[in-house]
Amino acid sequence: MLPLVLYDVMSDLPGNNFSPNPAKPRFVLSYKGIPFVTIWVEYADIHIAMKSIGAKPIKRRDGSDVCTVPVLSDPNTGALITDSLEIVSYLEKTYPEKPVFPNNSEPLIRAFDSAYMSLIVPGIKPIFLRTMEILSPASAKFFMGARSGDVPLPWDPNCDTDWKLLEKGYNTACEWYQKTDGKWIMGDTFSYADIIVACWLLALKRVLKENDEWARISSWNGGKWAQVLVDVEKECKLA
Ligand SMILES: N[C@@H](CCC(=O)N[C@@H](CS)C(=O)NCC(=O)O)C(=O)O
Repeated sequence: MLPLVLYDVMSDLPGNNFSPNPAKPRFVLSYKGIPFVTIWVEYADIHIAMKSIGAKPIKRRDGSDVCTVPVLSDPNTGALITDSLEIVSYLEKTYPEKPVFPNNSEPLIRAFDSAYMSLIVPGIKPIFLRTMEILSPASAKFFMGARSGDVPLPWDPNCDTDWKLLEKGYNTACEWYQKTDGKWIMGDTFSYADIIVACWLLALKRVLKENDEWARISSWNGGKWAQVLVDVEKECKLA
């Protein structure tokens, strides 16, 4: 089997990875034991680089076309897929061993993806500001221009209102987990829903200041979020 190719975002951090959407297929590839290599792309170059390999664009809010990462190329089948959820859906169909959508749960997990995202978006400004700090100057400038269309400036990492909104979102996620008996969203059954939760936690851990900002999140809900991240990384053989 030839290794698959995953396109992800470059950063100044050791090991590069920080971006939640590319992290999702990376966790799935690792969980399923599928060999892959990563190509790291400067944020400012994502559109041109992905367009040049023939990746499908999506629409920005203003109606313009933009190519995003993650993109997955599978030399074994010739597939070239854009969008984390579509990539994972492709992987599940093409490489069904070790399912991440067990018991026909793909439709529900698709809905979960949006629901979880809607908990994070209200408090996302501190994360965006810190993300800019780990990109190259050209990519940071591009990131601010691209993202401020959806999330208006100013982005202040110390804004207590934003932090409270993020905490509120995680309190809701905690209530979801409290409805199950096991440690995963589907009780004792591990699924892509847990990977979705973990990949945002990974992004928070990677971009926020460890000693105060990530420590703050780690203190919420009795230390639940640091534990979920550790558990999912272990399950996906990434820790
Ligand atoms: N829904 C998409 C979102 C992809 C996305 O927004 N990717 C960002 C990086 S994490 C991107 O490529 N942005 C480029 C741009 O906005 O120009 C997914 O899950 O893959």
